[in-house]
Amino acid sequence: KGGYDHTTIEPKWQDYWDEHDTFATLRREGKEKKYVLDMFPYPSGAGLHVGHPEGYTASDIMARYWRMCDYDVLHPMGWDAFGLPAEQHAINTGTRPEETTKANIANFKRQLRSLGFSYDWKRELATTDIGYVKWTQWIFLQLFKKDLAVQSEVRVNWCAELGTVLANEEVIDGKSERGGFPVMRMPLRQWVLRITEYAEQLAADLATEGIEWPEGTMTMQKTWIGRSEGAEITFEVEGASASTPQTIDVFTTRPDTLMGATYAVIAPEHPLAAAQLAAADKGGSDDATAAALRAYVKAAAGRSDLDRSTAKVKSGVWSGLHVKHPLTGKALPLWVADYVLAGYGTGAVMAVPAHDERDFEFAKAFNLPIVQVVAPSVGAPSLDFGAEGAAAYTELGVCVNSGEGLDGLSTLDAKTAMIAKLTTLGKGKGKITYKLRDWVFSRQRYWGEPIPIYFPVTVHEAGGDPRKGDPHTIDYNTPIPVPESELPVALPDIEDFKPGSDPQGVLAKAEVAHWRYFQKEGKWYARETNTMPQWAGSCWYYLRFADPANGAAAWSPEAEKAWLPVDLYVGGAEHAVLHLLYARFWHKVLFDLGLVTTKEPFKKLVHQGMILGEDGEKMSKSRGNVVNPDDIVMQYGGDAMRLYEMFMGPLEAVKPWQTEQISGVVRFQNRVYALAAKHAAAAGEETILPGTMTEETARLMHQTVRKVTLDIEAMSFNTAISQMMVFSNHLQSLSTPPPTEALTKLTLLLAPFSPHLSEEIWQTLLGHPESVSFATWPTYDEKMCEVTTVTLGVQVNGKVRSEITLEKTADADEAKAAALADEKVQKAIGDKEVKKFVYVPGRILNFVLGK
Ligand code: ANZ
Repeated sequence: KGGYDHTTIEPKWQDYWDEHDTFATLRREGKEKKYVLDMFPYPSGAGLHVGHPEGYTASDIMARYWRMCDYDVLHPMGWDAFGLPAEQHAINTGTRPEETTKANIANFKRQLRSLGFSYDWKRELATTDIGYVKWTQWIFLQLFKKDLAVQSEVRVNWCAELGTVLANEEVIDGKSERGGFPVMRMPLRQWVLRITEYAEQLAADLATEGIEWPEGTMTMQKTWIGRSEGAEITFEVEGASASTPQTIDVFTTRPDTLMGATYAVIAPEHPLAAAQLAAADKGGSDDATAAALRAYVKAAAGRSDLDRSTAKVKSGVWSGLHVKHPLTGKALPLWVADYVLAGYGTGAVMAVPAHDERDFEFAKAFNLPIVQVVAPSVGAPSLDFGAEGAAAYTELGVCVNSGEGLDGLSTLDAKTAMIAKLTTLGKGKGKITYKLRDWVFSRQRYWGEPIPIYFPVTVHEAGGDPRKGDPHTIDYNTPIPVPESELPVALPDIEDFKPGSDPQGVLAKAEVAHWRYFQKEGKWYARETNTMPQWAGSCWYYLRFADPANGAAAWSPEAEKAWLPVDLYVGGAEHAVLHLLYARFWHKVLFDLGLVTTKEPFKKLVHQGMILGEDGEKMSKSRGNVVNPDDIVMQYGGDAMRLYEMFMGPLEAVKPWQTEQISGVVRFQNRVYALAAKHAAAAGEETILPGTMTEETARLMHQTVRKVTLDIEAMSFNTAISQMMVFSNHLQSLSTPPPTEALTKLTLLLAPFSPHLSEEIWQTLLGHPESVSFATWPTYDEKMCEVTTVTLGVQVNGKVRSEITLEKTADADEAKAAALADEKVQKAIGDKEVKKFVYVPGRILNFVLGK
């Protein structure tokens, strides 16, 4: 092979960059900045997968490009290191999560280093670092003080297998996102972050000027937040006993249909259902209605929201109660059905079967009346709901059968009129509701940040010691924030990581009672035993990177001003609603606290497309189609891996891995290296000067600089690489060594893509004394980029026979001569006489032949 030997050249430059601290972050007076951020990885035991280098190479190209354009660049890397797998591994093997995490980080770092990423490793952080945990806990305390972190009895997703509660986002089809274990709904004391307080801003602010996010991701966030405008309407409960709620509120997006409400429904988890059952308990024994209700409520607890809301067959039971229609006073039966979800709106609906599909199906199933109150148009015939295949009419239309003041109004006007009417009567009001739920923030696991809260403890017998298990009560209603001076609250040492049966979590195990309980001024206290979810650390790591060593604050105002917001954020689309929503939420809280100066943290967001296996399927261990980046780097080198992944196709496209295509980029690298070696040899001999530039080479050089520059700005890396390939082919076709200027510019253009190869050419072969990383990005002459030639089809008797390339300025004689020199044209003309030659410059070339 000879030539570019990645096995020696690449490690050489990796060492050089380390030794020279080449990528130390600069912040110079008067320079503009670019903050280029990758979604930091969870350091799993499996190491990098090929999707990581895809995004990381893209961001590294931008960071290197902007450095060469004289920006100050912040390009950091760290580790999202809390989380279940390390703890699961500890349970299985006894290896402490700290050790597993440390080893995995070291492996990840080795892999990233082999790919030549220009990170400022001095800013490296792990969310598990105690100096980082301290400030994550500090931010939690700020949320607590603003009443945004509160305790609540929540019906949570309890996963017994994992021994923890999961966020709604972590439950897919009733199973845990990680591991696929069954998930049950049950009430438990939880810390909840009130993200819904920010629903409006979270939905609206992505439209802020300067925010450049993929359309699909913005839509996903909007859908997730799910803003609905409507009304809340109060119904009195008839015959309610003194201990049960006297009214229920329903949420509806269609207050205009109130006169068509023929029954009402509450979710099985609605307090009124529990109150009814409690009343039955008091009575001593259930009657048939109460027994059915009891059985129904129990069964509903095992079903997921998704299952409940999409079920074809509607189920439900009568509650034993009626409610009073707020306008007519008529008694409507109150049903309990699981198609009404507890966590949305008020957990209760007024049912309008004529105009809502779910209500329609339910009314059909249980023989409840259906009353039309919306007509498709004025004077349209009444709908026949008894007919075969009849369905609810859910479109907008005109209000009917609703009395004076409403009949004849359009749906939209009727909504407004109804809300006004209810408001006047004190029976309802306009209301905006969101699908977004508050964020359940507690986990019952070990490997997370302890929540910095403690509670007063009452020891039942004088001198009792709760650490020894003496009887005591923890007053969970009086949470006390850990004083900031006592942060961080570190995790205790523990031997057995297996979750216990206590849903208060692993940290509630007797083994760590000495950590959990403590005395202050003679009084006992108990620490919160819940830990934070894995999402916590990634909610603010981009802020810490601006000031990672600050011991006195999470970050300084100066550092925040110097670097925030993130200019470019690259990472997977799978984070469209979890991490990216949570981080935006924290950022907005911090903004309101005056701790950050922008409303949004991430200006431009880019998702790299998924890389599939050679077979076009998702890479997975079970399919056996996983490509290990280590193997590619070993065989072809880090630069080849970078170049290949950028050359595969558009960054955001989904594309299959094709190992055989790596040889294409390897050939390109070798060609560039050979050109540089040829140039160096010629320059060394002094007698043969490197070729002087021809007009053709100069033009192609300027065109290449222009295209690569514009393509990088547009993050269109595959097209930039093909242009460099075209240029290198041209230089290779010359009979002389490449002109110095041409080789120099090519090396500079290539530097963000293939940093090792470029550094080798720049320093070793071109003899520059400093790293190519801070060399000035090449410029181009717009005039030289103009395309001066044009390709035209040559017609003979109106039929296209060949194609030739002409100077745009060619006159008829030049054009004719060029065309006649073409073999195919000669053949088509043969020995016939050319009667006429038609030439319209840039458009038509036609030979008309005689007989
Ligand atoms: C009466 C009505 C009449 C409704 C009508 C719709 C059509 P979105 O758009 O998703 O916000 N609803 C309210 N709370 C619910 C809950 N907890 N579980 C299940 N369904 C619930 O939908 C709001 C509509 O969904 C509400 O408007 C309510 O039904 C139902 F012709 O009220 B509607």
